[in-house]
Amino acid sequence: MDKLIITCCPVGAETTRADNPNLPLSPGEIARASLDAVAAGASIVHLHVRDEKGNPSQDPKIFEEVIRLIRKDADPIVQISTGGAVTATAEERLKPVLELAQLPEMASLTTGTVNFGNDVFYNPPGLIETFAKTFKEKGIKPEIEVFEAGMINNALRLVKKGHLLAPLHFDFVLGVPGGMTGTAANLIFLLGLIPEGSTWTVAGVGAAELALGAIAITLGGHVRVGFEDNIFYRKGELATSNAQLVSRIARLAGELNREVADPQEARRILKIKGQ
Ligand code: KMH
Ligand code: ZN
Repeated sequence: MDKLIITCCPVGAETTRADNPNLPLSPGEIARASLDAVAAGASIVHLHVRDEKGNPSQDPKIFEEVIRLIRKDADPIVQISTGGAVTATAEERLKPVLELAQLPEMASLTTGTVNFGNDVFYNPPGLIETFAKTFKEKGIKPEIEVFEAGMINNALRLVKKGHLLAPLHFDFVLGVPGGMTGTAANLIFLLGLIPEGSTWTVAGVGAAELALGAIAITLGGHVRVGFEDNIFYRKGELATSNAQLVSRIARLAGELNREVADPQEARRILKIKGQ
C-alpha cells in the first residue's frame, strides 16, 4: 500500500463561526490552520477562502495571500477549490486557477450536478468540460469530486474525449444532504466503478468522516478531514482545530500500520511534479 495522504479542508464555503467558533476565516487564520494541519500529518490543503466579512470568496488575491503565508513555513500541495460556494458563477469559480501568479499543483473538479442541502451545486456538462480542459492546458492535477455515482461516468467520458488524463484521482464526498450517504456500502460500490490505477480519497461529511476515514486507511485509499466536512471531534463535542482532526487520522493510521505521506511523497503517489 502507498503511504497515506491526509488532506485537510480547513474552512470550506458553508461552515460558519456559529457552527464552530474555531473556524479559521481570515487569510492569516486559514494559513495558520493549514500549517498546523500539515504539522499534524496533512500533505494536501483543500483550499477555500473567505472575504473580510467571512463570506465565501473566489478572489485570487485572497487565495494568493493565504498561499504566500503557507509557503513561508511549509510546502504542502495546495489544492484550489473550483467548487466555491453554490452561489458562485462558473467564471468566479475558475478565476483563481486562471489568475494566480503561480499555478496551483491541484484543483478540485466536480463532475456533475447534485442537490446540496436546500441548494443545487450546479455542474453542467459544458462547465465540467471547460474546467477540465483548462486544468489540462495548465498542467493542474484535478481531484475529481464525486458526490453521486454518475459523476464517475461523467469523468470517464472526459477521459475518452482527451480532457482528463489517467491516472485519475477521485475524492468521494459522502454524506452531503442531497448526495450519496456516508456508508461503507456506498464507498465500496463507488470503488468498483473507478478505473484500475486510480488513486482515491474519502471525505465523509459529519459523523461519517471518522468511520469512512478508518475504512479508507485499511483499504489503501486516502483521507480528507477538516471543518469543511465536519465540525465535531465526537458526538456533542466540537473539534478545537482542524489539526485535531488530522492528528486523529494520523494516529489511527499508525495503529493500523499505515505510514503517513509527507508532501513530497504525496506528489509521487499522485504523480504530480511539484513546483
Ligand atoms: N462548497 C461546495 C458547494 C469543491 O471544493 O470543489 C462545493 C465544494 C467542492 O466545496
Ligand atoms: Zn471544497
